[in-house]
Formats: sequence, C-alpha cells, structure tokens
Amino acid sequence: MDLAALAKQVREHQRTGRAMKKLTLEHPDLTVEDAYRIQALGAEMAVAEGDRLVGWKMGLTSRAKQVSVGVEEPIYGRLLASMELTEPRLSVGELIHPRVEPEIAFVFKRDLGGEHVRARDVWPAVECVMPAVEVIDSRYENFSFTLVDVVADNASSARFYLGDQGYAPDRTNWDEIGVVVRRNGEVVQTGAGAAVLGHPVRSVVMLARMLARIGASIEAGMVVLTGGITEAVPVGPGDFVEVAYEGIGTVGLEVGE
Ligand code: 0L1
Ligand code: MG
Repeated sequence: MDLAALAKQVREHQRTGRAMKKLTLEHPDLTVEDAYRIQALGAEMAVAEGDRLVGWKMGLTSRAKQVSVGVEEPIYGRLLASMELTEPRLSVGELIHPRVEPEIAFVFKRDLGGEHVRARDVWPAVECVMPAVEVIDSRYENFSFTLVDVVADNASSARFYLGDQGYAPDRTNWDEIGVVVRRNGEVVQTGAGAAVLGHPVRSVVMLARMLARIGASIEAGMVVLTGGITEAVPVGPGDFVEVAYEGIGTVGLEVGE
C-alpha cells in the first residue's frame, strides 16, 4: 500500500476543506499502525512546505466523546503552527463541519518521553497549564469514521486557541475544574476535568508512552491538548462560543465566514 499517496490525499482535503470518503472503504486492510504512519507523513509534508510541529493533541480521552463517535480508545494527533489561532477568531471558510471542544492545555519547559513516564514525571516538565479550545473538523463525510480513518486524518485536528493566561501546574486540582460551554449565550455543554481519563495529566502520561513506541517525545516548548472535556459543539458563521473555566477565566471564540 502506498501510504505516502494516501497521506497526500488526506492532506489535500485538510487543505482545501472538501469532505472525502473514508479511507477504509477503499482500503479495508489498513492497520492503526499504517494510519499513524499516514498521519506522520502528512505532517512531514506540511513541514517540508514551511509549517512546524508545535505540539501534540490527545483525542477521544473522555467517555462522552468515545460514545459520540463510536471509537473506543484515545488517539493522538500532531499540532502544527498553522493550526494555532493567534486571535480568538475562527474563520470557517476553509473548514467542512467545525466543532469546538473545551480543553486543558499543558505547555512544556522540558522534554518528556519514555514508555515508563508517570504522572509525577510530568509536573516538573510543565511550564504552565492553560485554558484552551480546540476546533476539530473531520475530513470525512458526515463526521463518520473508524479508528483507522480518524488517526490517518490527524485525529480531526484543525485549529486551536490558548487563552491569555498560563497557570502554575500546582495552582489547582485540574481534575476538579468545572467548565461551562455557551454558544450565543445558551449553555450547551458542562463538564469537569476528570472527564479526561480521570485527570488531564493521565492524558499526557498516555501520550508520552504512545510516542515512546515511535521514538518520539514531548519537547520543551511544545503544547499538549489533553482532550475534550465535553462533547464537541458544532459552530457556524455568526456564532460566539464561550468556555468558562472555573476559577481561571473564560475563553471566547468569535466564528466568522
Ligand atoms: O479531539 C478530539 O477528541 C477529536 C478526536 C477525533 C474524533 C472526532 O473527530 O471527534
Ligand atoms: Mg480535542
């Protein structure tokens, strides 16, 4: 199987914002390992064209998210510089069916890696913890996919935005933090940090261990999005989405064409 050709195909749909059929319809024998390879090749192509790997995301770390998309295990994706919103404004023109997720982001000051990483290894490597929103956008028609498809599509990564303020890792119990998501003033989702594998730090532990299998790690300066705390909220032009994080402020995102 020509994994580079499949990576090129997926990347084209990521760039143009056109929906595609699931890869597994035509290639039912693709494995999860192949899918991560396709993801890596797509990121390498982006970097060769001038983009930069700035971090990692974990996806499907909450039961609510796993149930809503019918995929039962956490996955990781690659965050590129071109995905980061520098202002709290999202332009959906290049996206297919964007959805917003409230997340806790960890920013690293030291490298972290290895198959035996534990929670207590994570904290000394963290510069700060930040409230964040991720915008996901599956490239597949009807947001419908298998585990293999979604991994190959870089875990539906599209955009992300970090709030203005970073917080000391020991400032609060991140599993107990409550979030309220409002769209145009109406409460549409509520949740708590514990929805992310019991504690967002567990998502980082799992990521570090998964990356160790491919000889990769979380590097100093990188951002890690630990996973949606609630189900993702569909958005369109004219919407204003606001996520209130208990005790650490609010992140709002204005959605335009
Ligand atoms: O960030 C996420 O949890 C998304 C992972 C991929 C599944 C989806 O597109 O909802
Ligand atoms: Mg997410």
